[in-house]
Amino acid sequence: MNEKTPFFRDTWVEIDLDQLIKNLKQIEKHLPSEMKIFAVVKANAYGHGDVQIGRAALQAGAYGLAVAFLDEAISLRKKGIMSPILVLGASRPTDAHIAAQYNISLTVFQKEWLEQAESHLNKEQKLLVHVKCDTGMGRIGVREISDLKEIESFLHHSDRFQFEGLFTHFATADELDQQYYNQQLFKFKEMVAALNEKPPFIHCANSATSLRFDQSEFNAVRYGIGMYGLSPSEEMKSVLPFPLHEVFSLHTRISNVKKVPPGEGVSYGSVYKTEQEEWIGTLQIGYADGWIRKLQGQEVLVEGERVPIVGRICMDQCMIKLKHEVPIGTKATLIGKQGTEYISMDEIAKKLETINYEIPCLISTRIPRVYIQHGEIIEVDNRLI
Ligand code: PMH
Repeated sequence: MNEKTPFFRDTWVEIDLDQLIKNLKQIEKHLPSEMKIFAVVKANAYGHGDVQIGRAALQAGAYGLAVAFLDEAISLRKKGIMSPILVLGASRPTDAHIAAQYNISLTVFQKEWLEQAESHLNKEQKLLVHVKCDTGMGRIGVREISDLKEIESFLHHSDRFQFEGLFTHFATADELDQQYYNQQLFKFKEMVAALNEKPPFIHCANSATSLRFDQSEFNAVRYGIGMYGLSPSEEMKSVLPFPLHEVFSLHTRISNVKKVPPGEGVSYGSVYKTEQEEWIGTLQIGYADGWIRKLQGQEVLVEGERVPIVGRICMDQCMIKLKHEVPIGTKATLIGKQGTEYISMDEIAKKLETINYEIPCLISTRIPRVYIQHGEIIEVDNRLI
């Protein structure tokens, strides 16, 4: 980083928009040509930064954005995103007029919700809605065809709503066993067939589904994890139709380097004791940044080599065992590449016994996001100052 970067602790996330655009271009090519892509940017774009990812995805050809709740959608509007935005989760019927005011599409699945929302919409407003079908995810959505028909009829007879889409979400599309996926797909097709008139958008695919299964019966996908260059699951890696490119990397700089004699403690609890004379480096990242205590023992890259975190991870700092003395300010990469060595998001997920989705979400906005395009810094998002 240089003097242009508006943050004062040498710890940063790099978001490589060139990789994001590459990932999107690949899926566009892979899908049928008229397919619309909703880039899923909920949860601050899985920790990558919703407005920056949203803008780049739209530039790369995405049709619209999808978020989890209304606040996330309004936040994007306030930052100047004018594209279609779909809220995937539940909203309050009493907030229908706010969604309409911002031209945001909501997910609906209860007739009672529509009845209540109707009274909160004024005469000039028309709320865009996508009806969610629960075909086996068991989260939100209408389960019975009879209920779907009632919703369709209500939408048909009301001037306050525009029936924009019908969708479902798969629970197991990232598993090689396709049985449950096929059951859900069958149920969704039955629900689509039961409609008198099809809305403009019929969609069911997340990344796993978009990457694996033919989407020509549908006309939109909701693409999240693949856009960030991560595989939807470990087992899906063997069936990916093209390589994915990781967008997110995490770096810091060494603030202190010391030669420690044998038998000395390092960090809280002194649970790590030097075995011999060791070079110990201090990193400017800790559990308050999302680099949680369970990552004790995880390796980081220094001068292109793997070195371990030793001792307990503190709130804002942690220590590593260096191979030899290095200068203060030497870069340490916690996620990403240095030379030929690579610490992937999946490696961190494995260490934390979780999925890759969780890792960038976990890295706090306390760490600034630095956006790179065409190899240059185009923006720095520091939420602190
Ligand atoms: N559509 C819906 C309704 C979702 O909830 C998600 C992700 C996506 C699309 C995008 O999925 P992808 O990132 O696999 O492409 N939702 C979640 C979730 O609730 N927990 O993990 C991922």
